[in-house]
Amino acid sequence: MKNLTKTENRSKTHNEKGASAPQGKVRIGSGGEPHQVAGGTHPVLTTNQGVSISDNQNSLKANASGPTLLEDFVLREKITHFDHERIPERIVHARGSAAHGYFELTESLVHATTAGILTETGERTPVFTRFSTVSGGAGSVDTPRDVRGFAVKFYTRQGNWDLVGINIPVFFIQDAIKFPDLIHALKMEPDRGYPQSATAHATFWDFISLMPESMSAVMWIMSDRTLPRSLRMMEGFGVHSYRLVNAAGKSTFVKFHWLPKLGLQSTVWDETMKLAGADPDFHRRDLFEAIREGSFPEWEFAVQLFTQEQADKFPFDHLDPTKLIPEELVPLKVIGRMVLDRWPDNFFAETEQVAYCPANVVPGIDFSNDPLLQGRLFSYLDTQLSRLGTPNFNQIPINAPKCPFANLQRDGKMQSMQPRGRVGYEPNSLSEDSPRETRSGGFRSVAATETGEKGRIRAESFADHYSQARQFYRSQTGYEQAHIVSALVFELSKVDHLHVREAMVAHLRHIEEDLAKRVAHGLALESLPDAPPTAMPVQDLAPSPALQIIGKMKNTLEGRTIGILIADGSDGVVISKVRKAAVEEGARVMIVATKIGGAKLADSSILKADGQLAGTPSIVFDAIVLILSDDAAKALTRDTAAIDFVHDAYGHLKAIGVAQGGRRLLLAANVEPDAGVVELGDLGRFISAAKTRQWTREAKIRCLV
Ligand code: HDE
Repeated sequence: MKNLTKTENRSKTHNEKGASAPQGKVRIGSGGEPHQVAGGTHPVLTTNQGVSISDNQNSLKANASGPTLLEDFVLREKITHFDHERIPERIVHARGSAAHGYFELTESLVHATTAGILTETGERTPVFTRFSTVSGGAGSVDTPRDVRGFAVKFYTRQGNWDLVGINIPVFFIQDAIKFPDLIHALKMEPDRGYPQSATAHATFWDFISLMPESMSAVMWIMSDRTLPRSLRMMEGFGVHSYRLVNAAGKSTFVKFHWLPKLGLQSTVWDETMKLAGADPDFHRRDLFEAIREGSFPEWEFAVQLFTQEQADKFPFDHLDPTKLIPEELVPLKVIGRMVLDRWPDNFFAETEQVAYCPANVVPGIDFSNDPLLQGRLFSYLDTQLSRLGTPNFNQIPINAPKCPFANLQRDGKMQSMQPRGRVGYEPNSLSEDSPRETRSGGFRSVAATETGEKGRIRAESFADHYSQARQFYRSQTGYEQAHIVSALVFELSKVDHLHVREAMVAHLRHIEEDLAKRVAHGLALESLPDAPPTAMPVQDLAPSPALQIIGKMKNTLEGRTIGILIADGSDGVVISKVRKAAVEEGARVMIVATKIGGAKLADSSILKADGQLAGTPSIVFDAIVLILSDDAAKALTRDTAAIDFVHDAYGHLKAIGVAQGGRRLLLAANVEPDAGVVELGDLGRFISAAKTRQWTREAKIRCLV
């Protein structure tokens, strides 16, 4: 009787506040989840049927120490829903982070296409962009050596356009039929279930060593392109050639590019490996924090436009996805920009449920005959059916177009639309307002002529597997070439089969003899294996400096973070000067101390820390500063976290600024002063050193292979 009164009272409150169940639902996703604070108006907690819940802490029992009753529908509904909270993760690109933003066209391509998104300048089109790693599971780390997915959904006025790209311009294989094998070789090995998120294992290199067409992509993945410093500092590529189609039905080929406003930047390999432990969410956190702080990630959007006649003169086939078109051959034309300015409200509802599909194009954009693209046009819709479980996944808000849409598809699991009327077919004569096809504005495929014999064939023009790999390697700076050598040695040293290591080195001989020799030396091979036969002679294509990273780094502190190590007795005036100078140049500054509560400065004031030394290694910063009293520095020489802080920053080629007793710590960490180790008296010199890596230091600290 007593309990009943209590329930009645609560129901009364519910009615008085007028917080009905549907209203409570509406608030979900708008950032207004209920929380236990005094005051405020909280929606009443209800079941999914809208029944208000009197007690969310205790299940229904037969008596105080008795069994739980099956009739407890509140408990059963809650647990059942929980049991089904997960959906299958993506077979590839499972780990990702995404953000909302907009695309703005700055230059019209009206001569080439009818697509409004590419002709209406100044208009802001909403986008949802998801970045991902390819190989690891959803719970893996952000920073393995891996290609990054770069998928953009444009919610245009003419329908959704998905540009589902990656951060390198070439792919491993030439035909979709090989994709399951590539991914099976790449993913953790089926008997042992490891390694997670790594190419450095036998099955990957076994497959690759038998796949000469992969050599160009191999050069890219062994370069620092696959170790991005931040998702904001990566280029993006549509990879395949697409077509633009104008009002006269004439088509022009196009390659799509994203160019980061912050320039390209990568980490160094040792740093990358340590990052996986120091902060598995390094990229996700960086993206979230940048958006939260208003430093909105931004990319220029560029196209390479070319005709069939131009393509006929290229020394490669542009329909082969293992090939890129050098900028020197077809220049990039910047036509717009993308800004990401809003973090999703809910990771699952948006980032997990978003369903990209390269087949989502709008009138004025069409496909090329790239055989990899052709396979992709099938695969993505198919995978969503098992991942999201119903053909109605397009009704989920993140996937639905933002322009009007109507058709006569119906029913199916999770149908959330309620069409009216008796007509569910087209054509019909019974309805005046059912959707009809439109001859004038509707999507039309390019009227391309196809001739020739049907068969499981590959074009002769796809037979050159080494020339662009050579071009990429030769286009790199000496530092970058050394990184490729080290990466190959690292990866192949994890392969426990000599014949696979040898087969890879044999391929490298076609790319560059010196590269093969250096890798063979790093693997301690007794002799250079014979190079395999090639289908055609390897060409010496002109080097393309645009393929470098170091050449494309921007001389800026924007997007970079400086960590200042302080302790009791640090000089607050110097700290303020460094902070001011760094922030003025666009950097973030974080204070690190042995305790999160901070340190008592020389003037007795307390400066709070942003990170505790043991949990905030220098790996998460782009440059470090040591502002320590003599006594504090002396004490820290006995702390391995402090020694590693300095030693790693030095080893990872970062600028180190020093004041007061900081030098003592440098000595303890075996740091040899160089141009990147700067006394803070010369603050300007430190700031300019912090804008880059100290590449010349590398030869002193690593036995480059
Ligand atoms: Fe994908 N790929 N892919 N892929 N791909 C998927 O679709 C596939 C390829 C790319 O953030 C899957 O929804 C085939 C190239 C990105 O949700 C799947 C082939 C490029 C993403 C699929 C390729 C990509 C995917 C898995 C060879 C760069 C993540 C889950 C024919 C141009 C999108 C899903 C996101 C995801 C199939 C090759 C980019 C299984 C069959 C080349 C960025 O459908």
